[in-house]
Amino acid sequence: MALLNFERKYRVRGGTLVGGDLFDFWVGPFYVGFFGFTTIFFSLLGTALIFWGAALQGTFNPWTISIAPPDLKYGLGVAPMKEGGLWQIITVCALGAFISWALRQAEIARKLGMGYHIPFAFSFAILAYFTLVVIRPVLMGGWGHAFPYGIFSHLDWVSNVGYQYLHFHYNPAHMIAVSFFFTNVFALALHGGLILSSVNPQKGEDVKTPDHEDTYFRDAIGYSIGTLGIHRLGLFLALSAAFWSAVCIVISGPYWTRGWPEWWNWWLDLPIWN
Ligand code: UQ2
Repeated sequence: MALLNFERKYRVRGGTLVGGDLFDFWVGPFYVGFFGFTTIFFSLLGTALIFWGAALQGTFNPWTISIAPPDLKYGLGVAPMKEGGLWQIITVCALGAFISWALRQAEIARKLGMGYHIPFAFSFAILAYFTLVVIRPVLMGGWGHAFPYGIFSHLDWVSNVGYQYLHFHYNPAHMIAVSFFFTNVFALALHGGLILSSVNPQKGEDVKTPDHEDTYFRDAIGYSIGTLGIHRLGLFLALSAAFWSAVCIVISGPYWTRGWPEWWNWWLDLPIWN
């Protein structure tokens, strides 16, 4: 089905989660919807507040702009605007925009009668951010435990929090997350390489089939995961990477407050050694 034909068939009313057909329209190629509207609202407001924070800070150098969370003395309370209140409102805007975007993905999926895999996957990215700026700060009793919104300043935060636990690579959940990131890169390299090698042939050569793809891996390692399977594996690896990243930071502080290398003493402390 040609693209224009396809769009004539599927660009129809319905599938919205809220608002009936109030926002059920397109602007050029973009579906709007209630959540397109709220995404734009939160994004513009949040961006304007970041510019205001930059003006208060006295710099518009993109590398050094930084909007800091409130001091720990404010605990989990509302801070004055210029002492972290701005960070709090920007965080609400960010979450509003991200969640709106996920719901807009869901509405588009509904319109097309597709699965919710994309909004489900995106929700893991939202969860990772939510863990950093809400769950962990709440568990530790202060918004000041969240990270600042700035290019260099957030890197400094990651470095400082990492060293606070001596050596973050000894965090077992961090190990699992990193392993998933690397395995994900490996799987995508295999998949990208395999697809390009079979469907982007030299001039005069034929495009190869999924049978060629299966056979390649059966010849090489005796096993092919299949054309659907590789995408299931890829989604699983990517979601697992995001999930374990969230776990590795949420256990740092709320569960373990000392250096991560010391956590492994559980092994030496096993009663079996005497
Ligand atoms: C595959 C297959 C694909 C693929 C890839 C494989 C035809 C187009 C990449 C090979 C992948 C395997 C064997 C799994 C590797 C496991 C891990 C944990 C990285 O068989 O089917 O479809 O793209």
